[in-house]
Amino acid sequence: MNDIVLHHYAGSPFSEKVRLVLGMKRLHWLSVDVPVMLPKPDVVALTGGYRRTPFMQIGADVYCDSALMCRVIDRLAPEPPLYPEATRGLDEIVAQWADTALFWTAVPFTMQPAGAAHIFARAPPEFLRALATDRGAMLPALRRAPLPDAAAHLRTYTSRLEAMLADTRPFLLGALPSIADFAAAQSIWFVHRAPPIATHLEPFARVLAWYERVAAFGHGKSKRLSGAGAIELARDTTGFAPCAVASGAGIEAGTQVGVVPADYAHDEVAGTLVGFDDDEVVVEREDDRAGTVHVHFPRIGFHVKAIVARKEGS
Ligand SMILES: N[C@@H](CCC(=O)N[C@@H](CS)C(=O)NCC(=O)O)C(=O)O
Repeated sequence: MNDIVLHHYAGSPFSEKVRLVLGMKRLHWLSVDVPVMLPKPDVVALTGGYRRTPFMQIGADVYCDSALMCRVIDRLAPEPPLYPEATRGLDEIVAQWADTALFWTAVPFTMQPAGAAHIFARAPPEFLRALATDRGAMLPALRRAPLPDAAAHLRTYTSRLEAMLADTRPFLLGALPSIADFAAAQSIWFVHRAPPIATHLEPFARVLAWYERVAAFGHGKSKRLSGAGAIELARDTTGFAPCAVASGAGIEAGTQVGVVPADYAHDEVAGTLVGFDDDEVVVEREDDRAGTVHVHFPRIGFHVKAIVARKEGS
């Protein structure tokens, strides 16, 4: 098996979710540090335009979105399972809630002035200005909840997690850890990055103890790789993970398609359709530096459309 390469940065919550999953699976992986904001030339060489963090690479296969990345990691290293039989279905439903509702409460709440001052204590003002412009362009429709509302939402969500743990179960869905734990833990991790804000979690003793258990999985073992090294790795890899366009999937194999995140950072990745079913879409694209790559996306959270060539003169 080719090495798993995680493209991420230290302060990214979705990256923390995947790092913890790699830790739970006790995997060895290669770590590529990506820029926090655009421009990201090495990222785009591999993804074709997807700019969000993290993404994962295995040879010349590139996997976007942490939900898909976790499924692929579980396929490659099935033990211990990330989707235990007893709670299958429920685990991904809770994880989807954590990746959206909980994330978009915990992160903006933590980034209130007292939290941001702590997280960015050492960042120069020009970095902060550039980051604000980058995120403003990426999230034009974001409406920040007024602080008292955000605080109430976080308390309500955290008390729901506390209630799930009330019967002294070690993990959110029972005796075994599952994707639900890692998806929820990324938000608690982010709140902890700003100790003045983390005091809001103090009333939730079970959640704090559960978070310690999840954090104790660690990140597995990683070695650093440069962005250029990762691109070389893709270029020098022959062959791809098996994929196919399911019959009746609605778009024929070989069609030029564009894939766009449904929620934010609407950068289209264009390529030839080589894999398509209800779970996943795979496009093949050529890059001057990376060569031929297969870029994979989950269907949930993304829109796929055929690109119709414009006729000359129209
Ligand atoms: N649904 C995506 C969300 C990824 C996401 O929003 N990541 C944040 C960082 S945690 C991001 O991309 N921020 C902008 C950037 O890194 O350029 C996933 O599960 O991977």
